[in-house]
Amino acid sequence: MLNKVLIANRGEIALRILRACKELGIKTVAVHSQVDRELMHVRLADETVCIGPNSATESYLNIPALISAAEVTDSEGIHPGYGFLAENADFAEQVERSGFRFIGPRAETIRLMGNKVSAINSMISAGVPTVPGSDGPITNDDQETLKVARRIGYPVIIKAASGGGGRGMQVVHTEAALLKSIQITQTEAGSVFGDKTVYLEKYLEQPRHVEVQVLADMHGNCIHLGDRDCSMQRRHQKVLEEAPAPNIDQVAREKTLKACVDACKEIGYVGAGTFEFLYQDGAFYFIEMNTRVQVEHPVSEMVTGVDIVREQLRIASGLPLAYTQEEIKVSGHAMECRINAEDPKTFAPNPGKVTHYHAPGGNGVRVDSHLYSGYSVPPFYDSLIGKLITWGDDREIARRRMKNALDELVVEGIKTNQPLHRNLVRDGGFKQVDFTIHYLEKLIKGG
Ligand code: MV4
Repeated sequence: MLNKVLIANRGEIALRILRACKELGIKTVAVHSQVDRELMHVRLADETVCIGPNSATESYLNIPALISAAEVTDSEGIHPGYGFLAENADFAEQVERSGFRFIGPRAETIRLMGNKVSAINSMISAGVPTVPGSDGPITNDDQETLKVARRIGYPVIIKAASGGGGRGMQVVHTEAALLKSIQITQTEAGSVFGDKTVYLEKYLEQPRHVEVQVLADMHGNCIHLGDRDCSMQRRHQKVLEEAPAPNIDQVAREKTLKACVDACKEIGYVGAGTFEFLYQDGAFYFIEMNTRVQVEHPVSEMVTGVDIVREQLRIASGLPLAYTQEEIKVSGHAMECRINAEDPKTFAPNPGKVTHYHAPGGNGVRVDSHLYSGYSVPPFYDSLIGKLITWGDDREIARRRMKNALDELVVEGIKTNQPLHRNLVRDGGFKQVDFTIHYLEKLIKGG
């Protein structure tokens, strides 16, 4: 097992990683920006290093500062968490070249999946179902492009190969608008991502967002931990997630879960990963793969009993997965509400001092949060201040426990999205699983 791990992140996920390390007897190094010296995990870590001023660019994204911190503390591994440098192939490469273990997939895999065109092509080779599309970059042969779009059928969506997470996309409804829209998306992609490459897909109008959690070790073993529904989102920010994804065609599900595991084996995937799909009319369509631990990983942990961060640490240590696929049973149902420091009406970030904090509890309730009474939420980073996670024998029990947990939660001094969650868990469409990726935005507008 790794002897000492540097946690290259902050907030709730840094605390989550610290807890997993402590359970395994791994020594911990917390790195932090100046303002973040008050973070919960910084207080609990064996060693701490201030890596720079408050701006993320100068601290959590500062590769030389992170490598230096690993050197001075004699760390063995570096856990990137999510966001920041978690899916930066150059960072993974530099970590390994400096003699440390990057806790995540090989740099080559991060690069392969970071380019959506190469990600889709490797999924096609591995037999994972994808969205009908160009299956490659758009060329400057306009007649060929028009032909490809006609074959796909309108509406089509133009996506940037280096995009993802909702940036650099455009929906096109008519042939007349296609070439101009491609030009605009290419120019935008060039300036935002430094890569003008775009591709086409059939635009699915009413899908759900369903994703598959996988774990793969260095010895060719790979398992899946079932699926999650992450359809409840606003502006590409997930708000509530659940596992398993409710009301999924069982035949399509089992085929897709198996295809994900086969694909991991085919590409030599190592670490925790997530296959993102759109799910519509009983069918799965791969769109992207995430090569990191995700914010919503706890819902999969709650229904399988597998500690995903522990498995990441085991895998990076060269150990085999602690489970075979036959040992994984999805049991009951779990939900997660992301609690953000934001204005519940305008969604503007609302940092500040938490004057009073009371966490909910009880059977089947888990709170992943770095909050404490007196903590000041800084304005420099993501507004996620915690996650309420509930488990129940079935979806309805998990939902009622979430309703109660949201009623028990007290965060005073700052505004949070707690009211949004309290409405959502009482909503008829949510209760009946009558929703798509567009549901929450309509609900907020009052539709
Ligand atoms: C799509 C789509 C419909 N059809 N692709 C948005 C984020 C990026 N990861 C992929 N996205 C989408 N791709 C096709 N072919 C609709 C979306 C989309 C979406 C996807 C998942 C979760 C929320 C979303 C919100 C708007 C659009």
